[in-house]
Amino acid sequence: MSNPTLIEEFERAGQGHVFAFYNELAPAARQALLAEATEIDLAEVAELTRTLLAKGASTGLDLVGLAPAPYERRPENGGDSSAWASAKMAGEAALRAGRVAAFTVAGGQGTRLGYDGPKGTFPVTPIKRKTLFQVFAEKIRAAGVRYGRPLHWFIMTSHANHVATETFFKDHGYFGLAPTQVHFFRQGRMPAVTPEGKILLETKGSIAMSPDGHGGSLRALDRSGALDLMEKEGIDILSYFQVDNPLVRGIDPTFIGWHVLRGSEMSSKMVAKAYAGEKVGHFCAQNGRTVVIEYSDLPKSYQEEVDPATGVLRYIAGSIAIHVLDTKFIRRMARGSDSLPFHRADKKIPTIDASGNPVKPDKANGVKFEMFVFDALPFARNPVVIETRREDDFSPVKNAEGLDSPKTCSDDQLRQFVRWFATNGAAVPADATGLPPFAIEVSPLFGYDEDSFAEAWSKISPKPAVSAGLYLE
Ligand code: UD2
Repeated sequence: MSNPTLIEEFERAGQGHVFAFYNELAPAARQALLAEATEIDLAEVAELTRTLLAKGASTGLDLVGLAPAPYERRPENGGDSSAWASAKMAGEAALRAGRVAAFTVAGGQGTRLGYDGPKGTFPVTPIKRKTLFQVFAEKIRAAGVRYGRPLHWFIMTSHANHVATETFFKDHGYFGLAPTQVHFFRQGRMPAVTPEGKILLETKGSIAMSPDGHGGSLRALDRSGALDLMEKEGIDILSYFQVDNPLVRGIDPTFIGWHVLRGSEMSSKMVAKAYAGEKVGHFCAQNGRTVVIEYSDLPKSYQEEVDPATGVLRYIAGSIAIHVLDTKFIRRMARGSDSLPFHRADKKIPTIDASGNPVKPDKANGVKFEMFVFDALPFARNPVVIETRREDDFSPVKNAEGLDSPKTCSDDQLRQFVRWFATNGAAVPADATGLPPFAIEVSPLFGYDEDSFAEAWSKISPKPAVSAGLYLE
């Protein structure tokens, strides 16, 4: 599209102000602004203005017919142990057949942690201070060895952290993975708008653009060619997890097997919420579909509702953002008539006034649009939700201190190592919460889950004393 045409399109859409300072800009700055403008789908912005911003627009939340979603209980909680065993076998077969790839969404800004850099480069392990990316890389490498098929790993970055992320991997030799197995791609962006739907400028020559949410990963997997590569490689199962959770079993044969045996297009793990207001999504059922309702959207009365028969929270199934997706389903969501809805978030957005002077708002002055990956669930055929133990899969680093912080995450890793040792006959002193009085560390290359640890531990002789500073690799 030539420049005048693009500018005219913006004018026709009532967004001509985006180019208000165009004539003042140097040629390179003009090009940069035009390049940003081409990222914007004006029809989409108009539609969102109509549906999400207009007075009286629905909040998008409909609670009619809402019920807790069914889920597969773990055997120790009454689930069918033979079904779990069959699932594990099916998942292992899928891994040995090379049908599985790992996928990390790492485009978030990590503002709450107050860490300046891609979140995946944050150190998390108790002794070696391995970064989140290194932990995942080693788990993926070890799983590739275990199943005899090196796994591909897709990593979604943002515009802001793409180069830094790629450089980090290069500088660290891809943590022993083949560079050809690790694929980075940027997620899409959306413009921030005023409450009336006018696109906000950040400076005279740039638009206030922000990442389109982890739900943007479905479009980005398609657009980037990642899905084509998977098709070529015979990969039809994508194991999705977030960059902030080093405990995640990113390659979990049992989970993959449930997905395969159920013919599911999108599968999810749940944990029992630790308390009513825990900041996780809630797996719900509505009109025969599975939906996730975020903690910030589900009314408190629902979050706190207790089942009188059992005394347990009714909406107990918390979403910890771990999914397995069918690649054809991703393609359909990216291209077909079904697509993810956008959510609006009212934010303080630095911008400029009509004369081009910077404005630093002290209250929300604009709206950002984001998609959430779990909104794909209602479109998925045979979605299955399985229960997992929190201590095996979930201890995210979100805040600098307190809940979900580097400290709680490191402690949870220590507890996991202690459990693995104890199960295999090496008792380690620990307090009532399972935390040892000293630091130890197990490299994922030694053992990255119960089974791989047990096998590796059984093979070493003589066994080292499990004492302060032990590192197993
Ligand atoms: C998310 C879930 C919450 C629960 C929790 C578990 C949402 C809205 N809520 O909460 O239900 O499962 O995780 O930890 O998802 N990301 C991108 N691009 C973006 C935005 C986010 O890649 O544009 C990535 C980000 O890098 C991170 C993940 O998505 O890996 C989660 O992002 P978050 O920190 O915004 O999610 P949070 O903690 O609010």
